[in-house]
Amino acid sequence: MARTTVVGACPHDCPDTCSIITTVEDGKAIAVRGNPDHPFTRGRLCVKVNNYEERVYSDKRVLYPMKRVGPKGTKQFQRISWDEAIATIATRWKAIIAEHGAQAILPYSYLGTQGVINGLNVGDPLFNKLGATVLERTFCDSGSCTAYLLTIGHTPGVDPESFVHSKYIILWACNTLSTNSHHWPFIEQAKKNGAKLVVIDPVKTRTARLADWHIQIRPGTDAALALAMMHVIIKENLVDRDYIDKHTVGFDELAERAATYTPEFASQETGIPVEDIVKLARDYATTPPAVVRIGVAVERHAGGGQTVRAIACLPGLIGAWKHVGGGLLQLPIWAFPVKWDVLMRPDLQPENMRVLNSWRLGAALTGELGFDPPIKALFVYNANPMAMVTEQDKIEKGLEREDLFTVVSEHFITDTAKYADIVLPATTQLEQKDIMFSWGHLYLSYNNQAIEPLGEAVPNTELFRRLAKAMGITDPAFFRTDDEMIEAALDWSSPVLQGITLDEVKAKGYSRLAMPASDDWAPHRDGNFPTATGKCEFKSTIAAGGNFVAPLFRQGYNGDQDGTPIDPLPHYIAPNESVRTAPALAARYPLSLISPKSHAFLNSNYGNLPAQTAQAGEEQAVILNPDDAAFRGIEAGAPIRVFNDRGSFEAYATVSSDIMAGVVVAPSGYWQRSNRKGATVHALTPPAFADLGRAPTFSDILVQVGRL
Ligand SMILES: Nc1nc2c(c(=O)[nH]1)N[C@H]1C(S)=C(S)[C@@H](COP(=O)(O)OP(=O)(O)OC[C@H]3O[C@@H](n4cnc5c(=O)[nH]c(N)nc54)[C@H](O)[C@@H]3O)O[C@H]1N2
Ligand SMILES: Nc1nc2c(c(=O)[nH]1)N[C@H]1C(S)=C(S)[C@@H](COP(=O)(O)OP(=O)(O)OC[C@H]3O[C@@H](n4cnc5c(=O)[nH]c(N)nc54)[C@H](O)[C@@H]3O)O[C@H]1N2
Ligand SMILES: [Mo]
Repeated sequence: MARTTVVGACPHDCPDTCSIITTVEDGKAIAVRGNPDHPFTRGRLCVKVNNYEERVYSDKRVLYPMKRVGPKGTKQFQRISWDEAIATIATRWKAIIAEHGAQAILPYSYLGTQGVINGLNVGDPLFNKLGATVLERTFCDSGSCTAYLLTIGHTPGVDPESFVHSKYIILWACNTLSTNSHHWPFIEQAKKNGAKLVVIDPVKTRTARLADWHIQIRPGTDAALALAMMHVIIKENLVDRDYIDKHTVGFDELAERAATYTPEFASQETGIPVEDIVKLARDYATTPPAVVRIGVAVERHAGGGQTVRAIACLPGLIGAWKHVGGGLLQLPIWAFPVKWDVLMRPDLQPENMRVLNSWRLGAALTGELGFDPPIKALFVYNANPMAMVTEQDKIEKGLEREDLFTVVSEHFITDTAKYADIVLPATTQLEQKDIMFSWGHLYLSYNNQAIEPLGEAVPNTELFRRLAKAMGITDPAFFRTDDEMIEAALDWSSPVLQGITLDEVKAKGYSRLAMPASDDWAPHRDGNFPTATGKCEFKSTIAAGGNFVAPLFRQGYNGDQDGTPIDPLPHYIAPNESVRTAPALAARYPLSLISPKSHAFLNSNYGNLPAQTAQAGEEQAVILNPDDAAFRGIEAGAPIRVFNDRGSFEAYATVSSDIMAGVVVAPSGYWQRSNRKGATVHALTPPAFADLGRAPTFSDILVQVGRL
């Protein structure tokens, strides 16, 4: 028996990008385990991935191209050859282009795999070359990143490994143990060294349970808290005057602004007692090194961007950056010298392309946006919009359109794929090679291919080579091998790759970027922020240019700065939908609904697989505070309906005092099959953009819950 081990990297859209070792016996992967040598991920895999071989060999896998042979959405498919699949797509696309123009084609994608060559941008060159409608993908951290760049620039921020040196750690809207769990050992070590851990979250999550102090906050009100912290810090002169003078701009204006946000005001907004706000501000300012780790969830509200602006100002105010383990951690992705333009090829885009934000998919498909030409073809890969995007009812209606030609490349017949005219089989991470950045640590990873593709599955790179050829493209850039693409995707001359070769990364599976060691690195001890002024900008210079979307999220088209003025100082924008801001709405829909990540799913991945659904619960649960449940006569396990004017879904009630009164939680990622009536939480979410970066507002909603 031939047994080998292959080092790779987890493909998922998660900060941790774990190093994995696959044991292969006679060409079959028999085990997928964590790589104990990796300094950050340290050999442990999460509940989602520690049986990845079961995903790979699942009998539900799509292994061959298929065409639809029944009504849309009924999952009746028949196997066809790749030749037939590609020819069908090319013929339909060419006819659509001839009749309506290429903008009638809409690509839809995100980070099904995070690999540099198979991930976010793999289809962009083709669709840009065709002149298809451009998809703007501002799902995840676009608002937060925009705010972060406005304040401190594209810095990796605090090395997550430096947290062992922190003495005061705030996990702000971040459920580390579920969503970034390999960071936890560093936090635990800091705690052993005497650090205090504070978690700010409406929910007593498994992370909050292990905190020294869990501060429960009303969803969407975090900016009021951050500004009131500034108020106290400035008023009580807990600022670091020297750091402010040398390395920040706009302090006087910020102080004037913060003066208007009293702890009393913040208390009314957030539900946090005044004395707790004051104590948090004092402790944070006087327990160096103090560090904040911001979760993505903080952005999913009307004022999410300005919330991150406010939080990002805090470390500058108290000079937290002077210390190893002090400052702010958001996405260290900025450290990776990925050549995004080489991957997405914005230069191929015709002038003035139509841009559609992913949040408006439903409205685009139903015709509500009045598109001319209308969308006649949809190509989905690396994404599952039926499960993960707002206006689910409209998406469904759109996907049911007889005249819409839908192609989906997938591992499984997801809630989206079931509406496809053509389904294409995609390889999993074990069946493909890729190079990986991380948004949770500073290691570049390489995923070696462990096994041959199953059935006729192909990597996304190969899929797009086949499509390009069928569409008559001859430019050799479209036909590079995976190895050539990997080589070209990074700037190997970058200082952070000095001394690192591709061969070494391949052999070992990972390499730490050439950054200073986490034990004595304070990236902004001496300022040097990558902003226009080189300083931490309390008052933002680029805000003057109008609202923009951070690079990575905008898709290379002209017009990233839309001219809507942004207040250059951080401020509080109350939720669109809350008891305080929308009392008439709240009279009918008094509960705030949030849909954070599920521990056992990765977005909607694994929502169909036995091990993970067993852990998460087979059926969608909605968690209510005991008072809210009792008031409605709802006991644990009762079937319930969650609804507002936009729609409804049905679930089972879980009753727990972990949830703040007035808040209900629907863990995200469940498929329609796990919901009692097919619809999921996105039947209720709004399509409105948040204040910055065209981020979503899907946790900014009021609902009512009733017993069925
Ligand atoms: N297990 C698991 N891990 C994942 C994912 C997954 O689906 N499952 N998804 C990955 C992806 S794509 C992402 S973007 C990251 C996201 O990582 P996180 O940002 O940690 O994810 P969330 O679970 O959405 O939100 C974190 C916490 O914020 C809280 N929260 C919600 N609204 C507010 C608010 O207004 N204020 C405050 N202070 N807290 C709030 C929620 O209750 C939740 O506990 O996780 C990644 N990792
Ligand atoms: N209610 C609610 N909605 C949310 C969120 C939330 O917390 N709550 N989170 C938002 C966030 S942060 C994010 S990042 C988005 C995620 O939104 P999506 O990226 O659309 O969600 P995923 O469920 O990760 O879907 C990825 C799909 O890609 C497929 N896939 C995996 N690998 C490959 C591959 O190599 N090739 C191909 N062709 N397909 C592959 C997977 O099987 C999966 O079905 O959702 C957003 N929507
Ligand atoms: Mo995300």
